[in-house]
Amino acid sequence: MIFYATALSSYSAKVRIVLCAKGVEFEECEPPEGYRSEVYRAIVPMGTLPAIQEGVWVLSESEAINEYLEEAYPKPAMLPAEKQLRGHVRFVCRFHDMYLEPLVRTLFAQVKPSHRQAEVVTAQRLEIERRLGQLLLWARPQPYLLTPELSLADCGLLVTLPLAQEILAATGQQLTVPTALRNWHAAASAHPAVVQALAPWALATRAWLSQSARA
Ligand SMILES: N[C@@H](CCC(=O)N[C@@H](CS)C(=O)NCC(=O)O)C(=O)O
Repeated sequence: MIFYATALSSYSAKVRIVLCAKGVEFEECEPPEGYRSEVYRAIVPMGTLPAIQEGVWVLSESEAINEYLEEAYPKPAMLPAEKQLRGHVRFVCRFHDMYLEPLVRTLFAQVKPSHRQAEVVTAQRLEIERRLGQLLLWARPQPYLLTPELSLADCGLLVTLPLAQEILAATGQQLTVPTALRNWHAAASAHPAVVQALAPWALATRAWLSQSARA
């Protein structure tokens, strides 16, 4: 399996967690000539990261990929057997992709001190804190977000929560994280597959932040 990704890409990191947790053999490749390039679009029509390829078969969109991996590599299961809980895991995945991550992404423009507007950073931080509170209406860390074992629901937030914390810290603000989510993060980020999958992402993110914070 070819896994198109970059070290800095959050959604690639989200899928890399599942690949590592399931022990899938994959070859990680940067998109040829960069994402959005014509060459990459000839392989992955959306031009986005991540994507996977097996022979001529290609799949993009992180959530579709994670669901495919769950079916193709059922062990260890990352969706619970119980239907209603499975529904909530899928809800949390969509909550992350549709409401939380896009909000954190708006902070990218605030990293460079020359482009920063403190009031915008504060407003975004408060909105992220509101969304984290909303997430806790569904999440019941035990110790993973909704389940006793690592599930698909953990993967996006394992990237987006530290990303929000680090970007805000670079702008001089601190994200208030509810205790239950702090405890969840301490436990989930120590999972061996998570450590392995997030190592390249953490390095690239820190390098990007320290370079941008100087610009
Ligand atoms: N909904 C997509 C979002 C992926 C995404 O935004 N990826 C970024 C890199 S982290 C990207 O490819 N951006 C290029 C673009 O949007 O054209 C998914 O879940 O895979």
